[in-house]
Amino acid sequence: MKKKIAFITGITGQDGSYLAELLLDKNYIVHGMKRKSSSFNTQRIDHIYENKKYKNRFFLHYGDMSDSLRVLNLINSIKPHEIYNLAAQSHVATSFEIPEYTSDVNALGALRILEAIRRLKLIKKTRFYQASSSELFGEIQHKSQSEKTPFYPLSPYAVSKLYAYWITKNYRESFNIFACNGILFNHESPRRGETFVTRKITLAINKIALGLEKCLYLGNLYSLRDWGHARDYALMQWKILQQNKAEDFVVATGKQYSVKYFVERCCKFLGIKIKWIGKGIKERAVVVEIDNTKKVKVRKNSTIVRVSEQYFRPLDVRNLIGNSKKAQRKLGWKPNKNLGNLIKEMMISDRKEILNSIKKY
Ligand code: NAP
Ligand code: F7E
Repeated sequence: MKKKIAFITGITGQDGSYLAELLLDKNYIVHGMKRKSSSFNTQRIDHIYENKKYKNRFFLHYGDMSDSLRVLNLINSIKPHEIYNLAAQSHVATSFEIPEYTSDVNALGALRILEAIRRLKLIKKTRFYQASSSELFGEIQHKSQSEKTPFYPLSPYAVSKLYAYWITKNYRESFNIFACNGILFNHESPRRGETFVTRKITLAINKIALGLEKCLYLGNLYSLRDWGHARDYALMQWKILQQNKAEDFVVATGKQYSVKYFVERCCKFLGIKIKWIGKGIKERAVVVEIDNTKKVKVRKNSTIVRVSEQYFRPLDVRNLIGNSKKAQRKLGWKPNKNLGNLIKEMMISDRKEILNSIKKY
């Protein structure tokens, strides 16, 4: 049987790396778009690139989502069966600082691909996945959010993703393109970008425990998120494109926790018990008990987490929890609700990474 060909934009990102592994495992030929950068940006996929097993099935191409001609030419030369549009300026807080760029890449980026599929007459051949986001729900309208919940985006990022969501649906309905939205809730992993809150916490708490840093500064401690594992969500991205009918799906765990709780669990993993004192901008976490068997370099009564206004957003999505019943029914989605395992994996991986980088210098 002829191998399937996939094209992944955003292949150097967290999700792109897991999806590339999954598709290669399924015997696909995988093409990915990477940005030209003056520093290395392929750390998450170097292990794939260097694996001789994939030499004739894994290809990287320079490109940028803001460059229509390049997007069109790449799709023309690759003629993929499946396109996964994962490329995005994906940082919500940053989108308030660079709203125009965020919109160009995230909103028009999706349009550029859909237009390429249409202009190149690939409608019957090429299926399209759009990385939509729970950020679309924003100021939530339903207690838990499903495919039927109305959207109320609260950031330039979310607004740009709303355009991409609708243009995907519009091209499906207007031109019969097999185009689907995966409305994915937050998903994390050891490969998560270091400025997203979970990874920022797992890195900082490890550094504090090793005596390399004194304090972690965070913004809104009370945000509630539905956090899953990125590897599980990559499988759902693929499954969404394997259905008989193009549809949109919410993917979530159905459990939510606060940023504050995430911090507590990371500390607990290293045998550090904290107590929160103060209110608002003065709120901080103080060490009250240490498990001496874990040999952490923190002192009792020291403050290891503080709040900084710098990390507050002009508007923040405070409360998200997904209802993924449709994905459970149609995609066989089994939400892994165990936040503890995710934290354990991230904490162990970050400790290793920190110790390795110390050894290097
Ligand atoms: P990520 O780690 O930030 O990866 C984003 C990818 O997009 C990177 O490969 C990045 O390249 C690339 N990119 C950024 N701007 C680009 C441009 N102008 N042209 C070409 N490529 C560009 O994000 P992720 O967590 O893997 O998320 C994947 C997608 O799912 C994103 O669209 C995100 O918005 C969406 N999403 C994520 C979540 C989540 O919780 N992770 C939830 C819902 C939706 P560099 O490596 O060079 O920066
Ligand atoms: O923030 C709060 C912050 O940046 C989570 C992206 O993948 O998921 C992600 O967007 C919450 C927010 O993720 C800090 O205010 C507190 O309420 O980890 P985050 P996000 O904004 O939910 C969605 C689904 C996407 O689609 C996006 O692409 O944590 N928070 N203190 C903080 N957040 C950060 N980053 N840094 C802090 O210091």
